[in-house]
Amino acid sequence: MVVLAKPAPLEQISIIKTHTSNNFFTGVPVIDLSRPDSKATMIKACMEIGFFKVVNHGIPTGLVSRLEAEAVKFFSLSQVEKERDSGIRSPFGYGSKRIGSNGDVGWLEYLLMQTNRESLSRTSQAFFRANPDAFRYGTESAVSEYLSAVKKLACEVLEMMAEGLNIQPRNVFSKLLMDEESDSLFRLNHYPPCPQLQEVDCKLTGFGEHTDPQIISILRSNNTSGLQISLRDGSWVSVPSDQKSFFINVGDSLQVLTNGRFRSVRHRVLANSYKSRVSMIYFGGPPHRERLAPLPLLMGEGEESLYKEFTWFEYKTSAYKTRLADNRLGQFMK
Ligand code: GA4
Repeated sequence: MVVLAKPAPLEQISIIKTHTSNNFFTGVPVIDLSRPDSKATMIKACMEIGFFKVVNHGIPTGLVSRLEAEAVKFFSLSQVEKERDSGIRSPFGYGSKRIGSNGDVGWLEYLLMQTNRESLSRTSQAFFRANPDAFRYGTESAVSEYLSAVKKLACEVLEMMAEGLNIQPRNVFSKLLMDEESDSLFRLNHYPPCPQLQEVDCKLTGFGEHTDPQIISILRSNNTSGLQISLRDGSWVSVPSDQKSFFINVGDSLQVLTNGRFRSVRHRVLANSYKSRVSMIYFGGPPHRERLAPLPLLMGEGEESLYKEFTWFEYKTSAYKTRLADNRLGQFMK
């Protein structure tokens, strides 16, 4: 018997009043990777907000626009065509409105994939089979070229963080992403516009508030706003879009590795009323076996770990049982 998942009803997606949350934040730290003082600014941003954007990153525009064009092409296929990838095991592959498997919903559709070569090609091969027309012009290579560039950027940023924190070796964080067994993911999101709600001064939640479980997330979006971050005082601010830059989030694992010095930033996306938002996010994660604990070299005298000991596999297994907005690190605090 084939059981078809019912689409998530729209009523379950939360609606947010915009006048309280539409203020554009002018304080997003900008890290110019070509400047010598960029490490110090980066550390400050990780400690205060857990979020910043990088410019002069060296990733060619062509690489980004090529993948964006492929994504737009894929998302404009009919629903039947997009859902033809049922051979791919959940949570990977195409999804619409449902986020995770614990009842979270949002106004978006997406493609979620694992980035190691084997799984990536398994995912894209299934797409090639399902959508020969949309994927015949080299989507697989667009994804893998983009991913190598963005992984390199993630490693460069993580090495600057290690140097900025004065810890050795400088690849102490980046080696986790470079490991052959690194458990990293890639997500292409499409948030369709939702004009009906503009009249009542409301917006639909595209992706509800959450923190990212991994070490670092590198996000790039088209020129449509929607991303919001939560500041230390709990207020939500909108991040002005910038299609030429990459936005970087500290994830839960990096918060643990730095014993809470860096802040895993709570963020969410509100669907735009008029324009489609397309974003691409690389989530750099450690290998399953990696023990996540504050780096000894970082700890001050007598400083105690804020967290119980756990591996990334244990954290991830527990995270995937939570609701999106849950405080996942809570149960691992001492
Ligand atoms: C948030 C960050 C990434 O998008 C993601 C998400 C994952 C999913 O979409 O399947 C989760 C979410 C994310 C955290 C809690 C669980 C798992 C949905 C959810 C409710 C791919 C990830 O790694 O964790």
